[in-house]
Amino acid sequence: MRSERLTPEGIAIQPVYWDLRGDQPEMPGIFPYTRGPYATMYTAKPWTVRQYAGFSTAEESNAFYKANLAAGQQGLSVAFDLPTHRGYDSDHDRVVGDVGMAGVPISTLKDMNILFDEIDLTKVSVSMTMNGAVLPVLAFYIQTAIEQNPGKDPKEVLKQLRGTIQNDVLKEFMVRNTYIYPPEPSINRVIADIMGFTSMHMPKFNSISISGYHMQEAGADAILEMAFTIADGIEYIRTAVNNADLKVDEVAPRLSFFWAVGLNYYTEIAKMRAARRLWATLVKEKFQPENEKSLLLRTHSQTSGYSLTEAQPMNNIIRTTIEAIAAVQGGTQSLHTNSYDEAVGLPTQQTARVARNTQLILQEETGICDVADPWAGSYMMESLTDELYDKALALVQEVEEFGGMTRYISSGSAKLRIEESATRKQARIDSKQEVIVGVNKYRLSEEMEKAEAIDVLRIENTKVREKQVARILEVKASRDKGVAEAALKRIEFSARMSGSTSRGDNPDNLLQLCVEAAAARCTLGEMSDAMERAWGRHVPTSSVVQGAYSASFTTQTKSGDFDTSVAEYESILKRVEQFEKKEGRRPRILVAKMGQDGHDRGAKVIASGFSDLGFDVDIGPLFQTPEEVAVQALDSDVHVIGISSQAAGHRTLLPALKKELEQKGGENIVVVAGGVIPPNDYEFLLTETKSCSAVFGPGTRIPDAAIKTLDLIEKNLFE
Ligand code: MLC
Ligand code: 5AD
Repeated sequence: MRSERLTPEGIAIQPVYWDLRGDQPEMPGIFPYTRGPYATMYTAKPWTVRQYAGFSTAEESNAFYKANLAAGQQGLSVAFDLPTHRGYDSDHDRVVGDVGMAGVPISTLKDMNILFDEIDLTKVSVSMTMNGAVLPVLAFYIQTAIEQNPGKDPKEVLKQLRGTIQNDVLKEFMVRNTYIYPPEPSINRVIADIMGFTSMHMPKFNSISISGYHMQEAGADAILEMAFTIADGIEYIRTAVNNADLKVDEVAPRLSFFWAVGLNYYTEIAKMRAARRLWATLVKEKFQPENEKSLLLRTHSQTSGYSLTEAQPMNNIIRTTIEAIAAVQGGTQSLHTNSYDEAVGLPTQQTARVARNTQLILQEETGICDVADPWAGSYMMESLTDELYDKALALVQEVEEFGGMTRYISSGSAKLRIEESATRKQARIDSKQEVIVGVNKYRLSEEMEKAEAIDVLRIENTKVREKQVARILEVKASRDKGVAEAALKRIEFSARMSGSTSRGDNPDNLLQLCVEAAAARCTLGEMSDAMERAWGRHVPTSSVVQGAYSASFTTQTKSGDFDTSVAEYESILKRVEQFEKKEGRRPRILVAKMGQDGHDRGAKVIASGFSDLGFDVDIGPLFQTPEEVAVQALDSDVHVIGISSQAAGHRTLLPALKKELEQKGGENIVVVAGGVIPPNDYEFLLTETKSCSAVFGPGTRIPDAAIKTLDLIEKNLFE
């Protein structure tokens, strides 16, 4: 640790400052940890530069990781593709458009061996964002580490593994949607058995990354994000203590957190300070741990993808830098900074480099690491911290009174509150109460039609899939079939057992059994199916928020835009009425998502907005195939299908939808698409394949999309 640092002016910067008049000032590393989990913070060790990445194949992702580590990245963070998240091998017929698109596909142990080739897992800390198929993925990782160290005692290898598995299924049911099984076994078996195994065998490994990130990305404000995340954490400790025969001090020291950091600069810093205080206070009060480490809220942060725009992409570098400073001044332990091409695709070498260097510049050029919690003592910051603490505490108490987060989520209240918050935010943006530079203000006229095109990482989905299918066949052909089948039977048998198998020395512990299955070369899909046979697959329900869009859209703005926004809103309602007179019914839209892409904020906000603007709105279930969407559209006799695509499957799935509609007699149904679709793909979709009639990029205002959609329907019906 540096004791102090001299500025060029000869002024000594102390590692920590406090109010000399107070008799018990809050200090970093001391309860309630508002000022940070460690006394010395970045003066001893700066946060970990940990960039989230994964795409195409294990070979390509491995090369990307190695290049990034060589260029200054300090820890790894694996992004898996959506089929892997949902427990499907790459050769499954429901996942044709998704393999390798939003992350790396891992179906076999061989894939995982390749992913970490020449990366020593006992040295580099690895985070894996996995929640659905978490048991097979963690098992592949453990078995890979064991096989990287032939001749060493596996127990000793496991002791050295440092890293984090996201393993936070509660927020999946709320916002992220990559669950597989229903809540009860997902929590009391999958999560509980992982906590039990890692606490006994992997003492340096963080068993859950309790994530608010996805809540903010789905539209939650800071209080909702903080309160629901802390309440999730309480629920996990309760599961360990009440249902899994584990002690608070066996699990809590290795629970870690994950925040989104957006552009509300002061609020984000205060959120991170208040959250540490809230966690420490509540864990102490509810579980009385003896180990002080049980009270520490250690966190990863990621800058907000949602805050970044397709328009004027270089502005995103500025936004990300501001968010990164907030994360660091809030005291994060680890950070991912987004790339400026966020709104159009996955990072390229070039954009990933800028994102990584943003952190390296902060660490090495600015002196920002010289002081712990520099905001302490600011009247504004302390007051904001207290206020966020009080409001989040009240919400946590409401959830606890309801019976805890599992129940609160099952009631639908959590999702609904986040969706309302998201819809209100969209209305504030559409009515310009919230400014986005280059999007709803200061937009150049030449950018009105089409956003500036930038190079986008293109993934050859079909080639990746073929390669994966061949490898799966190869692995299955070369293994001992009897051993593999027996391993799968043991998993299914354990899954059907009642009672806890969570302790790490229980032979029926599900992670232990999955490690054995991984060693026997069982695939991820096979292990997932074995558990699905016992527990079934979770089927989500969807609803549309009513009234939140219109209410916020028509609220008077600071700049006096009230009249224009109300007038615009009313003129659309009028047009819809005229349409109804002519057609005998309102315009009817099916808002649908295809493939394994569960990012549904966009779809939900569009559905709410269109509904408030007078459309009849059907909302399709998640994870549909193109055929299922076509059938639903025909059954409901809709005028238009609105496809929301956030996970790069559009080039495969939209042409497939067109084919299905033609085959089933639905060629008169208009198709429009929105979401993360790079401008370079517009021509492919609109002219080359004619698979949709309009593309609404990120940043499109809902009223504009509604008018264009009405134009298209009317043209189709009346011309
Ligand atoms: C650090 N250490 C100190 C110290 N600073 N010790 C004393 N004084 C100080 N000032 C010690 C720590 O105690 C620890 O040791 C070691 O140094 C490492 O530091 P760390 O602070 O724990 O950092 P790190 O290892 O990077 O761990 C950070 C973490 C972890 C705890 C937040 O959970 C993590 O890396 N999370 C990353 C999650 C992630 O990347 N998620 C991506 C999600 S993307 P020891 O021995 O105590 O461990 C996503 C998108 C999507 O979800 O939806 O797909
Ligand atoms: N590679 C890099 N970043 C990714 N993200 C999602 N998938 C990947 C990937 N495969 C980032 C984006 C997104 C957030 C959820 O995580 O920034 O908004």
